[in-house]
Amino acid sequence: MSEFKNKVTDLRKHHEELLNRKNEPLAWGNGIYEKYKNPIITAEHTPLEWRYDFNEQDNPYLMQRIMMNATLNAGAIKWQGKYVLVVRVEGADRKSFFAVAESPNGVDNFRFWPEPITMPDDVIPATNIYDMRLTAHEDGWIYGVFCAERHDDTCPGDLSAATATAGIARTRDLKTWERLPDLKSKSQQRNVVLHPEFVGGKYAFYTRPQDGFIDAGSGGGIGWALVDDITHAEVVDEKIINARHYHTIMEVKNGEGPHPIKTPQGWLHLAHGVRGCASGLRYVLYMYMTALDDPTRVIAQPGGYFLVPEGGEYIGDVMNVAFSNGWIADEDGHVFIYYASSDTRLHVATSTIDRLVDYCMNTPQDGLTTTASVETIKRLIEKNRSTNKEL
Ligand code: M1P
Repeated sequence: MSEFKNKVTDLRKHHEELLNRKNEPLAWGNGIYEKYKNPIITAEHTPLEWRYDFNEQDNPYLMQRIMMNATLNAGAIKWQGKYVLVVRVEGADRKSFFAVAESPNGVDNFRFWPEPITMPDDVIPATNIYDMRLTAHEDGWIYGVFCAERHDDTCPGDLSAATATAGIARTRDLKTWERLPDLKSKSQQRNVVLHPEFVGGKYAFYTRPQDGFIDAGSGGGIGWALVDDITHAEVVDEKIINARHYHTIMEVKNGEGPHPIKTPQGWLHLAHGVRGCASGLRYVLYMYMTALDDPTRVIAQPGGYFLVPEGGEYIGDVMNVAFSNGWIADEDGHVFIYYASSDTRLHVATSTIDRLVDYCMNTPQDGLTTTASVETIKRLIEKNRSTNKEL
């Protein structure tokens, strides 16, 4: 065999080993969920055909012709018995695109479908699209709502000036996508999510109004807007349902993650919160619950964070970030939480609906002051004393 063919054989073997690598839960978690040892999808998981030209004449050194930088922020859905992610893949050129990867068990053996998604453009094409939230809506369509980013042409001299808008597309097979007009809104929007059910006969969106491309500023928090016609979606009335507060994990920004999961006790929400610190912004995940009869009424708000970057997760392109826009609730109550660390790679943590509801209902709320936090800790100590006399 030629040297080139040997190299190709080795490369394919190495890639297959990565794709087939078994994953296992880490011991000694927090009782709320189990994180898994290996990232489930990295840039190295992308198909070799996307990166290498396998023609020996054209690529005698077997170089990567197109490099992939990161795999992150995936939408998730159980589809035809498989755990399916619409992954945000970012190339070395900084452009993100969507690509489907599926696994038989939700924790390992993820494989990309052969080609990335071809997402049709809206009237004004976007420069970059990312962070798709998938919603199998009761109208029968699967919707993907994502951020569409464009240069802000009102600032011609500023190459970093950008606008964020919610792009909307729908599909029946995750292969062919029909692009609908972007969500119209007075403010910029990112982290927009479609609720899976009609509310009062209307489509319902979780929104995140923001003052600028990065700055959520006076936006206030996670919003909610009802829309009559999804083919011409417009935010007319928007109310904040999950507000930000001073000196909390979401002081600077927050945003809805995937669409909430319906449970007998209420809607379970996963979101991200952002605060500033000397090393930059810190992105963590948190949870809350809203009422079944009114998805805008918060009925449980556990204090503090739910999941943060730890160990190697802390390191990456954008340090100190945990972000999630996809989870899957199985019929047996198991929940697969897909999160990205530091805008670089994808991970999974598993739990159950019962555990997550228990977490939401029984974790003390943030009392918003040190005094209140200490009182909360002392109440737990006292409770433990009264139930366990040895303490
Ligand atoms: O870099 C961290 C995250 O920043 C943005 O989230 P937000 O709009 O809440 O600031 C998004 O660009 C997200 O993709 C990214 O992971």
